[in-house]
Amino acid sequence: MNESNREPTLSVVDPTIAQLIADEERRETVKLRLIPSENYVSRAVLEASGSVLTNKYSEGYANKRYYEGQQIVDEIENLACSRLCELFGADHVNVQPYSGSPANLAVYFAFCQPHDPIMGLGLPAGGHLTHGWNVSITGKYFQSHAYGVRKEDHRIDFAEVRALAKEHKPKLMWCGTTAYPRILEFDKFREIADEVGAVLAADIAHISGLVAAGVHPSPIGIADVVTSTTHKTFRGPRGGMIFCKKEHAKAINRAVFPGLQGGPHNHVTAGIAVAAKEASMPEFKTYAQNVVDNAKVLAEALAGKGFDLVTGGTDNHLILLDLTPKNVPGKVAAQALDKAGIVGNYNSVPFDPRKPFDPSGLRIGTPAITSRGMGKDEMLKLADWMDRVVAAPDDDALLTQVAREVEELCRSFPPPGIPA
Ligand code: DSN
Repeated sequence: MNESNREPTLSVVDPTIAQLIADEERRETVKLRLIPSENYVSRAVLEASGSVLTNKYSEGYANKRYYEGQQIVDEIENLACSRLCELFGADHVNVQPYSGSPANLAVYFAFCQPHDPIMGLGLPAGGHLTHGWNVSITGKYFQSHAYGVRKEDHRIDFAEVRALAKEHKPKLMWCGTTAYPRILEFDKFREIADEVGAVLAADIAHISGLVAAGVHPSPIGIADVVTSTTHKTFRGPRGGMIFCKKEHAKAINRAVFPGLQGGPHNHVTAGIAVAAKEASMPEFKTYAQNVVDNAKVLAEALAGKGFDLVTGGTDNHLILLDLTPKNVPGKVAAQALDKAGIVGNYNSVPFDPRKPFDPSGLRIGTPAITSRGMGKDEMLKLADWMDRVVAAPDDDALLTQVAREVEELCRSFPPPGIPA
């Protein structure tokens, strides 16, 4: 028996946490996970991000660190960066941000001074907190002017973007979303940013896997800087990355370290490197296309059952339902669906008369269920279950019955990364 075999396992050291992890593995196995920002990583990504690299400190960047012993970490970070630059066709990438919000903060730190005017899509219209929403530090430390979507079709209102940009001359303009089911037209944002001399930042956290696979247009080469998380459609570990043009590389690197963060999470960097390798395989293109195809099938099936879809459908991985015509608040529906084994999240819809903690909408998406290999037939079953549950959210017998049927389906589609 070698030394490591003699060391007690997690279930011996901390049976409570071991059991909770096992419970989460089961939850992720027997339920249909539809939160559009979630996914399953592969076993390979899980192994890399659960490795001894968590033991190492390495403030700085490759060949310029503040600690010794970086021979291996430098190689890993260089590999992550070169794979990502090749995959996305970018000049430069920083893989050290701990997640999407710190990545976005680094962009502010690189390009703005406190109280500078900035613009982003408002949270209720599908934007992100860090694009200048008032409860976020980005809405408090900068002079934020939110643009929205059009009342008539809930698409981004470029007339408003242009008018606000001309009026406020933003230093930084964000294009990026967390609850917007349509293609982002980066070139239109570029045009407006150029008219007012703004730095254009694209936040592709939700869609970076789709962009990498070429099933959504890329902002690389259009935006000055592109941020993303690594764990959504990209299927990496929880982390962040910032792509930029060569001329901004120094400013971005300095903003991340020493500007905002200390040591990078090297285990995560290794996981990102593995995810980048996986995303460069032909299978990943098929996966990303299937994510979009599944979302379209599910959207159409739900529309056929009388659901009201914000913008009328989807072009990406995400569907936003306005449940007002069903007379069920988003939260009630989300909680009933969770009991029935279908996990989404309640969400505001554009111009929502209800409060954010009790909104009218439900946000769902197909990245995780597509990672399990589900396709058209399963989307049709899912639409049927959702219809039955939303029609009777208080019917516990129905919810239990649907949960049983969901579990039965899930058995045929084991998720990646979780031992059977
Ligand atoms: N929390 C992410 C989402 O669910 O969209 C955004 O940061």
